[in-house]
Amino acid sequence: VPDSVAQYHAHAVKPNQCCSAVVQAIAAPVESVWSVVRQFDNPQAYKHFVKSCHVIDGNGRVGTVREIHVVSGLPAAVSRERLEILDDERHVISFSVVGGDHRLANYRSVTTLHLSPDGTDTVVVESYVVDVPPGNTEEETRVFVDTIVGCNLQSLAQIAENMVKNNRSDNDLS
Ligand code: A8S
Repeated sequence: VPDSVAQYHAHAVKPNQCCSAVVQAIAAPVESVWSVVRQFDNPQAYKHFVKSCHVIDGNGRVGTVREIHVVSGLPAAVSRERLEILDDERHVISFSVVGGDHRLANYRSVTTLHLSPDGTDTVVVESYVVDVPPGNTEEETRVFVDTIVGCNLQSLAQIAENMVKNNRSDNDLS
């Protein structure tokens, strides 16, 4: 594992917290994937559980807080999230949960994009740390969050891969 990956995903994990990571390969260039991931004010671009998003404080830089409304059927309606890292050169984005009516207290995630070993595609690594909610086990928490993060990254892959396909057919027509 390159230093740059390990560095960003080394979370401080307190007692009664759990952490995990999800990895997703995407058949699209890093810059295409990054153009979707970097929009802190538009997570619904690829997160299907997000119904709407409003920036409630800040100008898009670190410290900006967004409020997301979640689609119905989930055990939550609202989450307030603060942008912690946005690094366009290293392709790193991170946010932390600062409020809301859900059970993922002190959630913090870091998402990094990497050039795939073959030098053309993207590997996404998304890690997180979160408090284990009262009444749940560490394992239950990890399964719940890994499922959401996994869905988000699969959706991201689909969108970025479609961007590449649409580009290719544009070129074929010209
Ligand atoms: C993300 C990651 C997660 C989002 C979770 C884990 C959430 O938006 C959903 C359900 C919840 O119960 C918690 O990158 C919360 O968005 C889908 C509202 C925070």
